This record gives sequence, structure tokens and C-alpha cells, in this order.
Amino acid sequence: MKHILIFGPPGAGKGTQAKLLVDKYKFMHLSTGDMLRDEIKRSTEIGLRAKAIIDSGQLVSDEIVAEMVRLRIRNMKDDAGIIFDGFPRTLAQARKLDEIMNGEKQEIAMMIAIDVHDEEIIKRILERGKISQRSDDRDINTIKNRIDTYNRQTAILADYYKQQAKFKSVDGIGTVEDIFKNICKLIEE
Ligand code: B4P
Repeated sequence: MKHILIFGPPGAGKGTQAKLLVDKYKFMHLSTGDMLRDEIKRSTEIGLRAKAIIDSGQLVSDEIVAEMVRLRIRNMKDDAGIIFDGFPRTLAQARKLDEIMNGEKQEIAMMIAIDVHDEEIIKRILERGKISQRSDDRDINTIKNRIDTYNRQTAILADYYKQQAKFKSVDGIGTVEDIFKNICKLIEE
């Protein structure tokens, strides 16, 4: 089994590329953003707590997210591996993930970062906000907070995986198909 982290700022294309990878390689798709939106839709206790946090552009607590991930991994069947999309987002989450994977006798194979500059991601998110139901995609201040949160709490994870020689990156500017081809090359290397 091959477990891969798709990494990058909000709106870099993590979800877009993760879905294509799942179709091609039959990975299990683990998107903490999707999981949290599902909790919100079902008005669960987690969902009620997460909504305001997501709408302000902050991160939901490490404990809540890590527990959701742990349960999901435990239910893994005979997938080819897991595509982690939007997780981990803090150092504490990365350490927790190592702990969970060790417990399952599994290991992260690589982190693939999608590089996109701020101007482009703001444009993409606002564009998506016109058609999606996502309230965090419509307000420019929320989007700027999400980018700021990424720079303060998440970007540091690149170093964590570089130290383990697991870090790779692709240019995230270009067509979805070209970026996908470049990601596949990294996976198949
Ligand atoms: P996420 O759902 O992970 O949201 P995201 O970072 O905006 O999505 P992504 O990068 O996948 O963008 P996409 O491919 O759709 O998180 C939402 C919130 O949930 C977070 O802010 C946080 O509050 C909370 N959360 C999630 N995980 C958490 C965690 N682990 N810990 C704590 N809190 C957590 O692409 C964006 C747009 O660009 C799309 O419209 C797409 O069509 C377009 N696009 C994609 N590729 C393109 C390309 N090559 N060219 C042009 N447009 C492109």
C-alpha cells in the first residue's frame, strides 16, 4: 500500500488532483475538509463546532480532526493506499498521523506539494465561491485568513517531510491535466 499526502495552500488544487488520483490508482480519498463539511451538513456536534471556525478561516482543533482520521484509517479495506487531502495541517497533526500509521504498521510514502502563488489561489477560490455552497469561499477576508493560517501553521510541514526525504513538489500553475501528469510521474518514479 502507498500512502500519499497532497499538500499546498487553500485552493491549490489538492481536492481536484486527489479525486483524479483516486480514480486512476484506486486509492482511498481522505479529505478532512470534505469530512468536516459532511459533519456540518448533518448538524452533528462536531459540525456545529466546526462551522464557525471554518467560516473564520481558522483550523478546527487537532484532537477533533485526528480522531476523525483515526476512525477512517481503521475502516480502510483493501484500497491501494490512502490519498491524504488537506491533512495534516499542523505539526501536532503530522506527529499524530505518524503515531496512527505506526499503530497500523503502515508508513507515509511521500508528500506532494502543489505550488501556487497567492494571487492565483484567491482568484480560484472566489471563482469556486460563485458556484459552490461553501461559505468560506465567498468572503475575501475569510480567504485571506485561510492563507495566513496556512503560512503560520501549515507551511512548516514541508520541512518535517523534507527531513524524512519524503518531500516532492509540482508546479500548480497550468492545466489540471498537465499537473495531474506531473503528479503521476512522481508517484510512479
Ligand atoms: P479544504 O476542504 O481542505 O479546502 P481547500 O484547501 O480550499 O481546498 P483545495 O486545495 O482542495 O482546493 P481545490 O482542489 O478544490 O479545507 C476547508 C477548511 O476546513 C479549512 O480552511 C479548515 O478550516 C478546515 N480543515 C480542513 N482540514 C483540516 C485539518 N486537517 N485541520 C484543521 N482544520 C481543517 O481547488 C480550488 C479551486 O481551484 C477549484 O474551484 C478548482 O476547480 C480550481 N482549480 C484546481 N486546479 C486548477 C488549475 N490547475 N487551474 C485553475 N483552477 C484550478
